Amino acid sequence: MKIDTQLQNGTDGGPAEVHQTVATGAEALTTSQGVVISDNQNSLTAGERGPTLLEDFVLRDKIFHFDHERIPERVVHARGYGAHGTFECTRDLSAITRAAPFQKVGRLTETFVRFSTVAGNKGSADLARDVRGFAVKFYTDEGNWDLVGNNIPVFFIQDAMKFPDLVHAVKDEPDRGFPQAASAHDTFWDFISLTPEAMHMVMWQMSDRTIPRSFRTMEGFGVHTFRLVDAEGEARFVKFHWKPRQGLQSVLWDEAVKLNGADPDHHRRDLWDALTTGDHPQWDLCLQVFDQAFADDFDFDVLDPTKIIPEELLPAEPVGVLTLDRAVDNFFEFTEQVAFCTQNVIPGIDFTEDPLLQGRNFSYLDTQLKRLGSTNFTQLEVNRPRGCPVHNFQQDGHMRKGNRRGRVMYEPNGFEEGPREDPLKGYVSFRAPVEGVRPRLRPESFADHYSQARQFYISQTPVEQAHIRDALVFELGKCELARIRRAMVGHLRNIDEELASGVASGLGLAELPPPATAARPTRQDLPPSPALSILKNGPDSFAGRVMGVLISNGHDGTLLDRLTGAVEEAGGKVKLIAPRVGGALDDRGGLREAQFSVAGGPSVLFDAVAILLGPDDEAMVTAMPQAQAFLRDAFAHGKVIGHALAGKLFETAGLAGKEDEGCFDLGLVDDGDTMAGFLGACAGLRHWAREGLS
Ligand code: HDE
Repeated sequence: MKIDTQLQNGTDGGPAEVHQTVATGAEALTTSQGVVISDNQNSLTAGERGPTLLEDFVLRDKIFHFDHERIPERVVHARGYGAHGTFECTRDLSAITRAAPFQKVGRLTETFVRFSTVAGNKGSADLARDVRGFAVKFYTDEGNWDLVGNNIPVFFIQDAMKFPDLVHAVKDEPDRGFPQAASAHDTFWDFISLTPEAMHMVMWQMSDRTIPRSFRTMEGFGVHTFRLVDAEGEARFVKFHWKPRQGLQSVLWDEAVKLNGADPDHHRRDLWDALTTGDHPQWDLCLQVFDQAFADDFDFDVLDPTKIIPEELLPAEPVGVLTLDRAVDNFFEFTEQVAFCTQNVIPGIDFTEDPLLQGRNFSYLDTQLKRLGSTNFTQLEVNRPRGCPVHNFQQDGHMRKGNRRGRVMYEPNGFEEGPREDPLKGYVSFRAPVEGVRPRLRPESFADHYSQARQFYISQTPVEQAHIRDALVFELGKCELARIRRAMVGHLRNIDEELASGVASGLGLAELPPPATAARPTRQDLPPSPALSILKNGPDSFAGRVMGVLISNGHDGTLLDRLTGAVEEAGGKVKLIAPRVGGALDDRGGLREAQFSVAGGPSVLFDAVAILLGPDDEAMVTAMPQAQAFLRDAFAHGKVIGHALAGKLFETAGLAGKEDEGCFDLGLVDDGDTMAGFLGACAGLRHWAREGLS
């Protein structure tokens, strides 16, 4: 073959070369039509320095595809992260539901899970104060079942009709195009202040639930009441809960703010790290199952998505375990193209008349068509049913593959070709009685908007209550319009007077506004529910968490080894931070490679910290503003702190003499007790006494 003489000019690199071709012996690069490309660096031109030729199909093919890479992001929940997993049935539910995943103890069902924030764009930061999506696709052998939930068990509104307004209010304001991924602005709180039904959700939203430590440490909820239907067609009501075996954990607001700068991908990186190092997160699927009699007796309407059923009243029983065990190997193909639809149910699972759920069942299919551009999105790998065959007479449309072969594409047909319906195996909707006229009317039974908001608030520990107050002060403080701040305090007065006055004083309101008009008075008799507190449901070990250890030249290498051993024994990981990312020498001259430099590894990235300094460059380290901030932030964020030879840094950080019971001098004794005490303290979340509350 005659080779273009220019091709011979350059072979491997060098920006000045005419052709930067690199021959590696790899498979041949081709166009999307399969034609092998001889030069992937230079377009075809008329003459050496002349214009590019229209006939350059190689360039056109490449750039055409690139120009069309983006698909519309999700209108809500745009930022998310997905993973593959397996659901294992641990309780035979065949007596109460036909649903395939629950027919036998030990049965495994493939799943795909996507976690998300709600308000921000696809490129927004992970630690926004926001509700998190928790959507699970079960690839069952009776079809795909999507449980499209959140990490909060209630929602802002009771009727789908209000959803576009809610979302328009929370998203960036349309004239100015900001704020991004934040509810702390006028339009959100204006809408909320005019929507009393949102108050229960607002309590959750202002709690630390909306700044989770990790996707791995959040609960998930189906939110709506659904139905379980047995083989005889009998139905019971059900609420779905995911409970993390990692324990509930959140960060502090100041950490969230700093994390968004230090590592905007903190949550996705955390999940990726866990999955790729074999630390597979798990959740128990727990069900609250109840019948019509329970529903009739319950204080609130079970169709109202702004209400929970307290677990103390009706326990959530574990029936299976979800294990996330595989990271996606292509973000776009899986996480971006996964299409959840609430209406994807399987025999044995059915809807209720919850008006929010009914509206969702309409919305999700619409949104998938808009985003993925074709009705054939169900054929994509991440969306296609895997546990069972798909047989029907649907055909054609954009990007269709695998059309049925043969002459007949309809049913019934006399050719005896193709699939037929099956009344026995097929999905039968529960025969729920329907009666009455068709009003546009909210049921009277949905009218109590404050009682469960109060119940949530009084179920929190004092630390958590203080965080709710501070979050409200922060968020409302960002509202420019004083009328909105006052209106919200009026609602808070219907929830808890102390909370209302705390927020009012934080906002500098001269006087308390009158309580908001309430359709129903707030019930004072609902008991606290410990299940609603994060701190009462935290982890019992350091497993799955990260200790950041700041080291400098000459640090005690033996101590570092002991510390690393103890953390790893507890199931945690150690990451080293040194003045320079290259690492630091220990007292035996051995190089300890660091994962972070002090500037790139602030203490907000870690669950607990240790500071092991050496005499060699003590003066340099203790003078570094980033090292001081490392310690000062860890202290301010209530983190448990281990230290050795770090006294000088405590001084320069302004913390001399402030060492408390959350600080452990690891250099003192070698008897193992201090190390055990340190790890024991780390197992809890924070040294809350530093906030002056417990
Ligand atoms: Fe969604 N929601 N939603 N939602 N939602 C979407 O569907 C919608 C609601 C939830 O990781 C959209 O594929 C309406 C409640 C999650 O891909 C859209 C209403 C709950 C996800 C949509 C609600 C959710 C979505 C946007 C009120 C908790 C992300 C992109 C009637 C139980 C799923 C998409 C993923 C996504 C509509 C309310 C959870 C537009 C109309 C309540 C976790 O279809």
